[in-house]
Amino acid sequence: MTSHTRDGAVPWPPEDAARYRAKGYWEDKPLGAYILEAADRFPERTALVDGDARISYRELADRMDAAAGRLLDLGLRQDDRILVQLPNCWQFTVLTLACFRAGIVPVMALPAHRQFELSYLAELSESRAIAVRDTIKDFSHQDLAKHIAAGTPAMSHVLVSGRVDQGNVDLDALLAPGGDPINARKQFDAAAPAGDDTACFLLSGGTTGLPKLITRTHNDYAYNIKATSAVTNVTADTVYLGTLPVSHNFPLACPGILGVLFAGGRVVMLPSPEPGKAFAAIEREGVTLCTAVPAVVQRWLEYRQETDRQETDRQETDQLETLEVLQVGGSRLADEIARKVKPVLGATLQQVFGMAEGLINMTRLDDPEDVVCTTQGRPVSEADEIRIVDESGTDLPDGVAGAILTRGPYTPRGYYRADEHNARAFTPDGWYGSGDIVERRPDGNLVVQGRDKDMINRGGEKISAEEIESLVYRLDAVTLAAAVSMPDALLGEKLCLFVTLKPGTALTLSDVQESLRRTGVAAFKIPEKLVVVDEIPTTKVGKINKKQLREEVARMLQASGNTG
Ligand code: OOB
Repeated sequence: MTSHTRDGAVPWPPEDAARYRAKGYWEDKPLGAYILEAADRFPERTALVDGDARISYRELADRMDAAAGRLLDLGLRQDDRILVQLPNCWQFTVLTLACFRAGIVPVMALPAHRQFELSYLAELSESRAIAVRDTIKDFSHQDLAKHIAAGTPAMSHVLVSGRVDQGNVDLDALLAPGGDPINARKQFDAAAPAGDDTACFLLSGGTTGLPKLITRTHNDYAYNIKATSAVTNVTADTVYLGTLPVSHNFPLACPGILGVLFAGGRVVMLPSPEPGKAFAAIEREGVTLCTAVPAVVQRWLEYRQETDRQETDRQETDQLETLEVLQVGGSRLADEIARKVKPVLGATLQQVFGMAEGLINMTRLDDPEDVVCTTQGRPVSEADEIRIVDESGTDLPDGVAGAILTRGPYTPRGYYRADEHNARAFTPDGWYGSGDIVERRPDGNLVVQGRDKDMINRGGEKISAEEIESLVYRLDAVTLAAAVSMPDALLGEKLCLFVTLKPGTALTLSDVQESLRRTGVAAFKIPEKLVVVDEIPTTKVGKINKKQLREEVARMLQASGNTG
């Protein structure tokens, strides 16, 4: 097998790669092969459920190979990229698998992204196609996709699921079964991507500026999936509910839809985690495993307690009876919320502290309650290396919080085409610094204490402060802008913007919101509070003092009786 990956991805050093292979972490097996193995073992079992659509493993394998063939018929080749912006639906999963099979690289955009993010991602990844749903909640993704394609020289195809405009490709038809499955399988087995090839591009949460692309190889991502599946005890009997946006690493591969499909289990796709719909889906399908961010857990707890109160007669059946494990991560889960999960929802809590850049920590299913409710777990692999360091890079003892650094078989050594940023985010010997402030307990479990990256974590959705500030500077009146987090009871954090203005000018929150909306940024990044000040405080070295601003807005909220 030869490598097809273009320049721009940063490989692991050969000696590390050799060790990962020798240890069996890297199997040099493309991701599509794991799905075919599951399909060979369980052809009749249901792999994928989306509303009324039910797809068996045999059909999934047929669709995957038929679609891979049709992608090549469009003129796409190995290592070509497709910008994928689909909601949680069966089409997302089949298209992703078809890409893996053909060696085409999906770029995992979020449903909330708009022109600003999509055009940037299309250009950076040199995407040759874009895949979208026609409309979602009255917004025409098809129109946006056409616009992106018109502005991206490399892009020649717009793939649309739903009502397809003339000139675009019918994605649902492209993903249909058909052709000659045995021949298709032979063709793609023979031309399979190499283990070192890029399987997909994930997006970084808010580091600096616009999101970075993270190249995940077939080898490293397969290991990510296998290691997390082992810790979460995924088997052919697992029924997984995907409610968070599945293009995100957590529900995609930790173990997520891919882990459950590798094991021959069943994946249920649901576009929203709204408790009424999610609970009904759990009951209907007998869901055993689900993934949530803390804000969703809070809604589920409230809903459950509310419905319990309303019930005069005890319910005959418990809607959540089959739910064994609820994984929670993406932002810090408060200990007191964690303690309610088992008693109220009946499921075992698994805390997950992970990142699209690699490292995944999880509490174990048999951990004592103290570990499950007060820590974010420990690495899923014995090969994950972790250091906790102070500002000078000196290692700290257990029990002292510091910056976390990590290396390992599924933590890539650099972002795609981002040399300058890589020099800051990685040490010369390949340790990735996520910007999280973490304490390691003597038992090895990690507790996330905070972060020293300039990011707002809005209920698990990451917003780079710098990205927003640079957009706000487009407003004439603004002389200085600082985006900081403010506390919010449900989402954990929301975005607050501090600005100073040119003399004689004025600015309202709706001015800022309107301007950002016009720029076409994702709605979750739009500031929810504006504070106009005469002066923005700076630190001794002249940097904006964000800590002081965060304290200031927290005080303001408290004084106004709004504790967030
Ligand atoms: C997950 O991935 P990303 O790439 O969206 O964000 C990573 C960042 C981490 O660096 C950390 O700042 C924060 O999200 N984070 C947490 C956390 N889990 C993630 N902060 C506190 N407590 C947690 N449990 O968010 C992600 C990827 C895979 C699995 C789980 C989460």
